[in-house]
Amino acid sequence: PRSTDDFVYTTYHDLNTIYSFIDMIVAENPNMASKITIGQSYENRPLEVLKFSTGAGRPGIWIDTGIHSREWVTPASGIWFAKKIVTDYGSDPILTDILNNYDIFLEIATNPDGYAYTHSNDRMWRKTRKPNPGSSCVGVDPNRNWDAGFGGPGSSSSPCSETYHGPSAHSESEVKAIVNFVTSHGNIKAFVSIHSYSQMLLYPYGYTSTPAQDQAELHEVATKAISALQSLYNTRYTYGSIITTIYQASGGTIDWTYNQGIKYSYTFELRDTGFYGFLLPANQIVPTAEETWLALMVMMEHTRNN
Ligand code: ING
Ligand code: ZN
Repeated sequence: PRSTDDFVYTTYHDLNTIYSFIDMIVAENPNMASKITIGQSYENRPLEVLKFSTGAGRPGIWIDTGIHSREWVTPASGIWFAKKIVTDYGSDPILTDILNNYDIFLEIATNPDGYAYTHSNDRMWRKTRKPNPGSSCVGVDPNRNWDAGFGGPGSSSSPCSETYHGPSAHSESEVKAIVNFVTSHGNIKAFVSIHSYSQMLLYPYGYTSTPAQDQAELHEVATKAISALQSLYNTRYTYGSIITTIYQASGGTIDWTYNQGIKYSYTFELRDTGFYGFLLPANQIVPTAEETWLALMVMMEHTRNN
């Protein structure tokens, strides 16, 4: 494709096509979209973040997709979100208001090495691609590598496990890049990390059964967000804290961001509930992105009003 208007949103794309999509978004929208490289992956690929901004000095909203590389519907949805943002700014009054007050940061290919590997070698690869010294097994679970209950229950110390937490918190450059970005930005107000599958909207905590201090508000926003999501295609989501809704998991992304003071920290588990699982047919990409966008709008609007 030569432009984001002829880009095909209804199929899955390889990593290089995602990188070129990001460049097209920036080239076509120089007044609101820019690209920030927040680091390099283990295999030296750029960790690229799209920044949507209409003014200086604004607080930020973060969205990431693809941190688990086999969850292909998530970066595919991230691509659709980017196009939706540049299309709706100036015409949709709510998104326009959000973007007149907040910057949106979108990392579409959050685990690029893993994503490339799902195209070249193993469609079901989840982790990073960093070798583990003393083991023939490769990779760390980037959703167990954060400094929030690091190494605790619901993570594994075995390098061969799909939930291997890694040698130390933030050992993975893909994680450390986000940690550095969030801490140096200093004013991220909402952080949404997108996974699949299970049709869930989750908030902290995953490492402890102690309720988050803002649990009541997080639950109320989730109720509104899921109702908006369901309104489009009647897709049913469950929601609640990570530990009570899916399972105990330590070292997860949004437990760290919440403990950093980012109140609106959420994780989605997109379609489906397991019939296709990670191999969600491509004809479900756009409906998944559309319904998820309605929930994201509720969350961003709430952030903007609070
Ligand atoms: N599920 C998540 C996982 O990493 C999760 C569930 C979400 C755990 C948020 C911790 C925090 O196990 C998938 N599908 O990856
Ligand atoms: Zn995941």
